[in-house]
Amino acid sequence: MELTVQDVQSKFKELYQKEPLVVRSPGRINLIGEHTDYNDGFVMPAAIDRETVFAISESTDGKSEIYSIKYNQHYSVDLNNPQPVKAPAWANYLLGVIRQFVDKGYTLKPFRCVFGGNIPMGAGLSSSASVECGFAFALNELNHHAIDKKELIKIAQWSEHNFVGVKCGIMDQFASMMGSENHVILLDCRSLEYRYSPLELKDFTIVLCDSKVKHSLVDSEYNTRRNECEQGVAILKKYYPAINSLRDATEDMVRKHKDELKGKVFDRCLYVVQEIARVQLASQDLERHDLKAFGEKMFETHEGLSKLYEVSCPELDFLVEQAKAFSGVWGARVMGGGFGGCTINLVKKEEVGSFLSTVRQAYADRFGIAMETYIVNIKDGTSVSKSIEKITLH
Ligand code: GAF
Repeated sequence: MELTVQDVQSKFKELYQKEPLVVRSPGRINLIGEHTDYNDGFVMPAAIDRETVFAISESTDGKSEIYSIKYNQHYSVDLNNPQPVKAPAWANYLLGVIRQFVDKGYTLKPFRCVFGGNIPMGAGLSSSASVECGFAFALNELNHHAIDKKELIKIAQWSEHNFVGVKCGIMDQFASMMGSENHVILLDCRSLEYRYSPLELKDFTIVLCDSKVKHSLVDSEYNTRRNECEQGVAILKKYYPAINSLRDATEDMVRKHKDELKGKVFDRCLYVVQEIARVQLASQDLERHDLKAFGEKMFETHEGLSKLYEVSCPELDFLVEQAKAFSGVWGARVMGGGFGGCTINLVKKEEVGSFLSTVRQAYADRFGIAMETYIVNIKDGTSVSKSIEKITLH
Protein backbone atom coordinates (compact mmCIF):
# COMPACT_ATOMS: atom_id res chain seq x y z
CA MET A 1 0.00 0.00 0.00
CA GLU A 2 1.37 3.41 -0.98
CA LEU A 3 1.12 6.14 1.61
CA THR A 4 2.26 9.71 1.20
CA VAL A 5 2.80 12.33 3.83
CA GLN A 6 -0.15 13.96 2.07
CA ASP A 7 -2.24 10.82 2.66
CA VAL A 8 -1.77 11.13 6.43
CA GLN A 9 -2.74 14.78 6.05
CA SER A 10 -5.78 13.86 3.90
CA LYS A 11 -6.88 11.22 6.40
CA PHE A 12 -6.73 13.87 9.07
CA LYS A 13 -8.81 16.26 6.96
CA GLU A 14 -11.32 13.54 6.15
CA LEU A 15 -11.75 12.75 9.87
CA TYR A 16 -11.59 16.24 11.31
CA GLN A 17 -12.16 18.75 8.44
CA LYS A 18 -9.09 20.80 9.32
CA GLU A 19 -5.61 21.54 8.03
CA PRO A 20 -3.13 19.86 10.43
CA LEU A 21 0.45 20.47 11.39
CA VAL A 22 2.51 17.59 9.90
CA VAL A 23 5.62 16.14 11.56
CA ARG A 24 7.92 13.45 10.14
CA SER A 25 10.08 11.29 12.36
CA PRO A 26 12.55 8.72 10.97
CA GLY A 27 13.75 5.28 12.03
CA ARG A 28 17.47 4.60 12.35
CA ILE A 29 20.32 2.30 11.49
CA ASN A 30 23.40 1.87 13.67
CA LEU A 31 26.76 1.26 12.00
CA ILE A 32 28.55 0.12 15.12
CA GLY A 33 28.26 0.43 18.93
CA GLU A 34 25.56 -2.01 20.04
CA HIS A 35 24.39 -2.24 23.68
CA THR A 36 26.91 0.44 24.55
CA ASP A 37 24.47 3.34 24.96
CA TYR A 38 23.13 2.34 28.39
CA ASN A 39 26.72 1.71 29.49
CA ASP A 40 27.59 5.38 28.83
CA GLY A 41 29.61 4.36 25.75
CA PHE A 42 29.74 5.45 22.11
CA VAL A 43 27.42 4.71 19.18
CA MET A 44 27.34 5.51 15.47
CA PRO A 45 23.71 5.67 14.28
CA ALA A 46 22.00 7.57 11.46
CA ALA A 47 18.37 8.45 10.67
CA ILE A 48 16.92 6.77 7.56
CA ASP A 49 14.32 7.36 4.88
CA ARG A 50 11.64 5.35 6.64
CA GLU A 51 9.48 7.29 8.98
CA THR A 52 6.37 7.85 11.05
CA VAL A 53 4.19 10.79 10.01
CA PHE A 54 1.97 12.70 12.45
CA ALA A 55 -0.86 15.07 11.50
CA ILE A 56 -2.10 17.02 14.51
CA SER A 57 -4.31 19.99 15.30
CA GLU A 58 -5.98 21.64 18.29
CA SER A 59 -9.53 20.39 18.92
CA THR A 60 -12.49 22.63 19.64
CA ASP A 61 -14.56 20.28 21.81
CA GLY A 62 -12.06 19.95 24.65
CA LYS A 63 -11.45 16.28 23.86
CA SER A 64 -8.23 14.61 22.67
CA GLU A 65 -8.05 11.66 20.30
CA ILE A 66 -5.38 9.75 18.41
CA TYR A 67 -6.06 7.66 15.30
CA SER A 68 -3.60 4.97 14.18
CA ILE A 69 -3.75 4.34 10.42
CA LYS A 70 -1.90 1.03 10.80
CA TYR A 71 -4.38 -0.39 13.30
CA ASN A 72 -7.40 1.57 12.05
CA GLN A 73 -8.14 2.43 15.68
CA HIS A 74 -9.17 5.57 17.56
CA TYR A 75 -8.01 6.17 21.11
CA SER A 76 -9.43 8.85 23.44
CA VAL A 77 -6.83 10.46 25.68
CA ASP A 78 -7.29 11.84 29.17
CA LEU A 79 -4.84 14.74 29.16
CA ASN A 80 -5.08 15.21 32.92
CA ASN A 81 -3.99 11.79 34.04
CA PRO A 82 -2.49 9.60 31.30
CA GLN A 83 -1.74 6.06 32.52
CA PRO A 84 -0.32 2.98 30.76
CA VAL A 85 -3.02 0.82 29.17
CA LYS A 86 -3.23 -2.92 28.41
CA ALA A 87 -4.80 -2.23 25.02
CA PRO A 88 -4.23 -0.86 22.52
CA ALA A 89 -0.50 -1.37 23.15
CA TRP A 90 0.45 1.27 20.55
CA ALA A 91 -1.18 3.98 22.68
CA ASN A 92 1.44 3.56 25.43
CA TYR A 93 4.24 5.03 23.30
CA LEU A 94 2.20 8.23 23.05
CA LEU A 95 0.61 8.26 26.49
CA GLY A 96 4.04 8.16 28.14
CA VAL A 97 5.05 11.26 26.17
CA ILE A 98 1.91 13.08 27.33
CA ARG A 99 2.61 12.00 30.92
CA GLN A 100 6.02 13.66 30.75
CA PHE A 101 4.62 16.91 29.37
CA VAL A 102 2.10 16.95 32.21
CA ASP A 103 4.64 16.03 34.91
CA LYS A 104 7.10 18.65 33.69
CA GLY A 105 4.38 21.31 33.86
CA TYR A 106 3.98 21.91 30.11
CA THR A 107 0.33 22.68 29.42
CA LEU A 108 -1.29 20.83 26.53
CA LYS A 109 -4.19 21.98 24.38
CA PRO A 110 -6.72 19.27 23.55
CA PHE A 111 -5.90 17.81 20.13
CA ARG A 112 -6.78 15.46 17.32
CA CYS A 113 -3.92 13.40 15.90
CA VAL A 114 -3.54 10.90 13.03
CA PHE A 115 -0.35 8.92 12.50
CA GLY A 116 1.09 6.21 10.24
CA GLY A 117 4.37 5.22 8.65
CA ASN A 118 6.55 2.77 6.81
CA ILE A 119 9.08 1.54 9.38
CA PRO A 120 8.76 -2.25 9.68
CA MET A 121 8.01 -3.20 13.29
CA GLY A 122 10.31 -5.56 15.15
CA ALA A 123 13.02 -5.17 12.50
CA GLY A 124 15.40 -3.24 14.77
CA LEU A 125 14.86 0.04 12.88
CA SER A 126 13.43 1.87 15.91
CA SER A 127 9.85 2.34 14.87
CA SER A 128 9.03 2.94 18.55
CA ALA A 129 11.58 5.72 19.00
CA SER A 130 10.29 7.38 15.83
CA VAL A 131 6.74 7.33 17.22
CA GLU A 132 7.80 8.72 20.61
CA CYS A 133 10.06 11.40 19.11
CA GLY A 134 7.59 12.43 16.41
CA PHE A 135 4.76 12.79 18.90
CA ALA A 136 6.88 14.70 21.45
CA PHE A 137 8.04 17.02 18.67
CA ALA A 138 4.47 17.51 17.40
CA LEU A 139 3.11 18.36 20.88
CA ASN A 140 5.94 20.82 21.40
CA GLU A 141 5.16 22.55 18.08
CA LEU A 142 1.40 22.53 18.54
CA ASN A 143 1.63 24.06 21.98
CA HIS A 144 4.44 26.50 21.12
CA HIS A 145 6.64 25.27 23.95
CA ALA A 146 10.29 25.93 23.28
CA ILE A 147 11.51 22.56 24.55
CA ASP A 148 14.87 21.79 23.00
CA LYS A 149 15.50 18.59 21.08
CA LYS A 150 17.68 17.05 23.79
CA GLU A 151 14.86 17.36 26.31
CA LEU A 152 12.36 15.95 23.81
CA ILE A 153 14.72 12.99 23.34
CA LYS A 154 14.67 12.35 27.08
CA ILE A 155 10.88 12.66 27.19
CA ALA A 156 10.68 10.05 24.40
CA GLN A 157 13.08 7.73 26.23
CA TRP A 158 11.14 8.13 29.49
CA SER A 159 8.00 6.96 27.70
CA GLU A 160 9.80 3.84 26.46
CA HIS A 161 11.11 3.10 29.97
CA ASN A 162 7.96 3.73 31.94
CA PHE A 163 4.95 3.21 29.67
CA VAL A 164 6.35 0.62 27.25
CA GLY A 165 8.59 -1.11 29.79
CA VAL A 166 11.90 -1.32 27.90
CA LYS A 167 14.84 0.23 29.74
CA CYS A 168 16.46 1.36 26.50
CA GLY A 169 19.50 3.59 26.16
CA ILE A 170 19.39 6.96 24.43
CA MET A 171 20.67 5.97 20.97
CA ASP A 172 17.41 5.36 19.10
CA GLN A 173 15.62 8.50 20.23
CA PHE A 174 18.76 10.57 19.68
CA ALA A 175 19.23 9.30 16.13
CA SER A 176 15.59 9.74 15.21
CA MET A 177 15.49 13.30 16.51
CA MET A 178 18.98 14.51 15.52
CA GLY A 179 19.73 12.71 12.24
CA SER A 180 21.45 14.61 9.45
CA GLU A 181 21.23 13.76 5.74
CA ASN A 182 24.18 11.66 4.53
CA HIS A 183 25.89 11.78 7.94
CA VAL A 184 26.37 9.34 10.77
CA ILE A 185 26.18 10.64 14.33
CA LEU A 186 29.17 9.97 16.56
CA LEU A 187 27.48 10.12 19.92
CA ASP A 188 28.95 9.99 23.39
CA CYS A 189 26.02 8.55 25.35
CA ARG A 190 27.36 9.85 28.65
CA SER A 191 27.75 13.55 27.87
CA LEU A 192 25.39 13.53 24.86
CA GLU A 193 28.10 15.40 22.97
CA TYR A 194 27.99 14.45 19.32
CA ARG A 195 29.36 15.26 15.93
CA TYR A 196 28.21 14.50 12.43
CA SER A 197 30.56 12.65 10.13
CA PRO A 198 29.86 12.38 6.38
CA LEU A 199 29.27 8.77 5.40
CA GLU A 200 31.31 8.24 2.24
CA LEU A 201 30.92 4.63 1.22
CA LYS A 202 32.12 5.08 -2.38
CA ASP A 203 31.62 1.69 -4.12
CA PHE A 204 29.73 0.28 -1.15
CA THR A 205 26.22 0.52 0.10
CA ILE A 206 24.36 -0.40 3.26
CA VAL A 207 21.95 -3.28 2.90
CA LEU A 208 19.65 -4.50 5.65
CA CYS A 209 18.56 -8.13 5.65
CA ASP A 210 15.40 -8.58 7.69
CA SER A 211 15.29 -12.06 9.21
CA LYS A 212 11.52 -11.59 9.73
CA VAL A 213 11.85 -13.22 13.14
CA LYS A 214 11.20 -11.55 16.47
CA HIS A 215 11.88 -13.87 19.36
CA SER A 216 9.51 -13.20 22.21
CA LEU A 217 12.33 -12.63 24.72
CA VAL A 218 13.34 -9.30 23.20
CA ASP A 219 12.11 -6.91 25.87
CA SER A 220 12.73 -8.99 29.00
CA GLU A 221 16.18 -10.15 27.84
CA TYR A 222 17.08 -6.56 26.97
CA ASN A 223 16.34 -5.47 30.52
CA THR A 224 18.24 -8.50 31.84
CA ARG A 225 21.34 -7.49 29.85
CA ARG A 226 21.18 -4.02 31.31
CA ASN A 227 20.87 -5.49 34.77
CA GLU A 228 23.85 -7.82 34.22
CA CYS A 229 25.99 -4.82 33.21
CA GLU A 230 24.94 -3.04 36.40
CA GLN A 231 25.91 -6.11 38.45
CA GLY A 232 29.33 -6.03 36.79
CA VAL A 233 29.78 -2.34 37.61
CA ALA A 234 28.87 -2.96 41.28
CA ILE A 235 31.60 -5.62 41.54
CA LEU A 236 34.27 -3.60 39.71
CA LYS A 237 33.47 -0.51 41.78
CA LYS A 238 34.71 -2.30 44.91
CA TYR A 239 38.20 -2.33 43.39
CA TYR A 240 38.00 0.84 41.29
CA PRO A 241 35.73 3.33 43.11
CA ALA A 242 35.83 5.78 40.19
CA ILE A 243 33.91 3.36 37.96
CA ASN A 244 30.31 4.47 37.50
CA SER A 245 29.53 2.52 34.34
CA LEU A 246 31.29 0.05 32.03
CA ARG A 247 32.48 3.07 30.05
CA ASP A 248 34.95 3.66 32.89
CA ALA A 249 36.30 0.08 32.88
CA THR A 250 39.02 -1.44 30.72
CA GLU A 251 39.34 -4.94 29.32
CA ASP A 252 42.24 -5.58 31.74
CA MET A 253 40.11 -4.64 34.74
CA VAL A 254 37.31 -6.93 33.61
CA ARG A 255 39.68 -9.84 32.95
CA LYS A 256 41.43 -9.34 36.28
CA HIS A 257 38.16 -9.89 38.15
CA LYS A 258 36.89 -12.70 35.95
CA ASP A 259 36.33 -15.10 38.85
CA GLU A 260 34.25 -12.72 40.88
CA LEU A 261 32.31 -11.39 37.87
CA LYS A 262 31.52 -15.02 37.04
CA GLY A 263 30.05 -16.60 33.90
CA LYS A 264 27.49 -14.50 32.15
CA VAL A 265 28.23 -11.21 33.94
CA PHE A 266 31.88 -11.53 32.94
CA ASP A 267 30.94 -12.24 29.31
CA ARG A 268 28.55 -9.28 29.17
CA CYS A 269 31.12 -6.89 30.67
CA LEU A 270 33.86 -8.13 28.39
CA TYR A 271 31.72 -7.59 25.30
CA VAL A 272 30.74 -4.07 26.36
CA VAL A 273 34.25 -2.81 27.15
CA GLN A 274 35.51 -4.32 23.89
CA GLU A 275 32.67 -2.76 21.89
CA ILE A 276 33.14 0.69 23.42
CA ALA A 277 36.82 0.58 22.42
CA ARG A 278 35.91 -0.81 19.00
CA VAL A 279 33.59 2.10 18.16
CA GLN A 280 36.39 4.57 18.79
CA LEU A 281 38.72 2.65 16.49
CA ALA A 282 35.97 2.25 13.91
CA SER A 283 35.40 5.98 13.80
CA GLN A 284 39.10 6.40 12.96
CA ASP A 285 38.69 3.81 10.19
CA LEU A 286 35.85 5.87 8.73
CA GLU A 287 37.92 9.04 8.87
CA ARG A 288 40.73 7.25 7.00
CA HIS A 289 38.14 5.84 4.55
CA ASP A 290 39.37 2.38 5.48
CA LEU A 291 36.17 0.44 4.90
CA LYS A 292 37.93 -2.91 5.03
CA ALA A 293 39.05 -2.29 8.62
CA PHE A 294 35.65 -0.83 9.50
CA GLY A 295 33.85 -3.88 8.11
CA GLU A 296 36.10 -6.27 10.04
CA LYS A 297 35.01 -4.52 13.21
CA MET A 298 31.38 -5.09 12.25
CA PHE A 299 32.10 -8.84 12.06
CA GLU A 300 33.88 -8.68 15.42
CA THR A 301 30.88 -6.92 16.92
CA HIS A 302 28.64 -9.69 15.67
CA GLU A 303 30.88 -12.32 17.18
CA GLY A 304 30.70 -10.54 20.54
CA LEU A 305 26.95 -10.02 20.34
CA SER A 306 26.44 -13.68 19.49
CA LYS A 307 28.93 -15.44 21.81
CA LEU A 308 29.41 -13.07 24.76
CA TYR A 309 26.31 -10.90 24.87
CA GLU A 310 24.01 -13.66 23.57
CA VAL A 311 21.53 -11.43 21.78
CA SER A 312 21.72 -13.14 18.40
CA CYS A 313 19.73 -16.17 17.23
CA PRO A 314 20.28 -18.96 14.67
CA GLU A 315 18.58 -16.97 11.90
CA LEU A 316 20.78 -13.88 12.40
CA ASP A 317 23.97 -15.93 12.82
CA PHE A 318 23.13 -17.67 9.56
CA LEU A 319 22.63 -14.36 7.71
CA VAL A 320 25.98 -13.05 8.98
CA GLU A 321 27.74 -16.32 8.06
CA GLN A 322 26.29 -16.05 4.55
CA ALA A 323 27.51 -12.48 4.29
CA LYS A 324 30.99 -13.42 5.52
CA ALA A 325 31.31 -16.03 2.80
CA PHE A 326 30.59 -13.40 0.14
CA SER A 327 33.66 -11.53 -1.12
CA GLY A 328 31.64 -8.40 -1.94
CA VAL A 329 30.51 -8.02 1.68
CA TRP A 330 33.09 -6.34 3.89
CA GLY A 331 31.12 -6.24 7.12
CA ALA A 332 27.91 -7.63 8.61
CA ARG A 333 26.31 -7.95 12.01
CA VAL A 334 23.04 -8.03 13.89
CA MET A 335 21.73 -4.50 14.38
CA GLY A 336 19.78 -3.05 17.33
CA GLY A 337 18.61 -4.92 20.39
CA GLY A 338 18.84 -8.38 18.79
CA PHE A 339 16.84 -11.64 19.12
CA GLY A 340 15.57 -11.06 15.58
CA GLY A 341 15.19 -8.14 13.23
CA CYS A 342 17.86 -7.09 10.74
CA THR A 343 21.49 -7.58 9.95
CA ILE A 344 23.36 -4.57 8.60
CA ASN A 345 25.72 -5.34 5.72
CA LEU A 346 28.40 -3.34 3.98
CA VAL A 347 28.11 -4.54 0.38
CA LYS A 348 29.91 -3.63 -2.85
CA LYS A 349 27.31 -1.85 -4.97
CA GLU A 350 27.86 -4.01 -8.04
CA GLU A 351 27.37 -7.18 -6.01
CA VAL A 352 24.20 -6.25 -4.14
CA GLY A 353 21.95 -8.13 -6.59
CA SER A 354 23.87 -11.42 -6.48
CA PHE A 355 24.38 -11.15 -2.71
CA LEU A 356 20.70 -10.70 -2.06
CA SER A 357 19.52 -13.44 -4.39
CA THR A 358 22.04 -15.93 -2.95
CA VAL A 359 21.22 -15.16 0.68
CA ARG A 360 17.47 -14.99 0.09
CA GLN A 361 17.54 -18.47 -1.42
CA ALA A 362 19.83 -19.93 1.24
CA TYR A 363 17.73 -18.42 4.04
CA ALA A 364 14.49 -19.75 2.56
CA ASP A 365 16.05 -23.22 2.13
CA ARG A 366 17.35 -23.27 5.71
CA PHE A 367 14.50 -21.64 7.66
CA GLY A 368 11.56 -21.58 5.23
CA ILE A 369 11.29 -17.81 5.71
CA ALA A 370 11.18 -15.16 2.97
CA MET A 371 13.80 -12.60 3.97
CA GLU A 372 12.99 -8.92 3.38
CA THR A 373 15.69 -6.48 2.36
CA TYR A 374 15.95 -2.73 2.67
CA ILE A 375 18.38 -0.38 1.02
CA VAL A 376 18.24 2.77 3.10
CA ASN A 377 19.28 6.37 2.57
CA ILE A 378 20.45 8.58 5.39
CA LYS A 379 18.15 11.48 6.13
CA ASP A 380 17.46 14.34 8.54
CA GLY A 381 15.92 13.80 11.95
CA THR A 382 12.45 14.69 13.24
CA SER A 383 11.03 17.87 11.70
CA VAL A 384 7.91 19.66 10.54
CA SER A 385 7.06 18.43 7.04
CA LYS A 386 7.74 20.90 4.30
CA SER A 387 7.39 18.78 1.20
CA ILE A 388 5.03 16.12 -0.02
CA GLU A 389 6.87 12.92 -0.85
CA LYS A 390 5.78 9.39 -1.52
CA ILE A 391 6.54 6.81 1.13
CA THR A 392 5.46 3.19 1.12
CA LEU A 393 3.34 1.86 3.94
CA HIS A 394 3.89 -1.82 4.69
C1 GAF B 1 17.68 -1.02 21.31
C2 GAF B 1 17.66 0.09 22.35
F1 GAF B 1 16.51 0.82 22.25
C3 GAF B 1 18.87 1.02 22.22
O1 GAF B 1 18.88 1.95 23.27
C4 GAF B 1 20.17 0.24 22.18
O2 GAF B 1 20.53 -0.22 23.47
C5 GAF B 1 20.07 -0.92 21.20
O3 GAF B 1 18.92 -1.72 21.41
C6 GAF B 1 21.28 -1.82 21.28
O4 GAF B 1 22.41 -1.12 20.92
O5 GAF B 1 17.53 -0.50 20.02
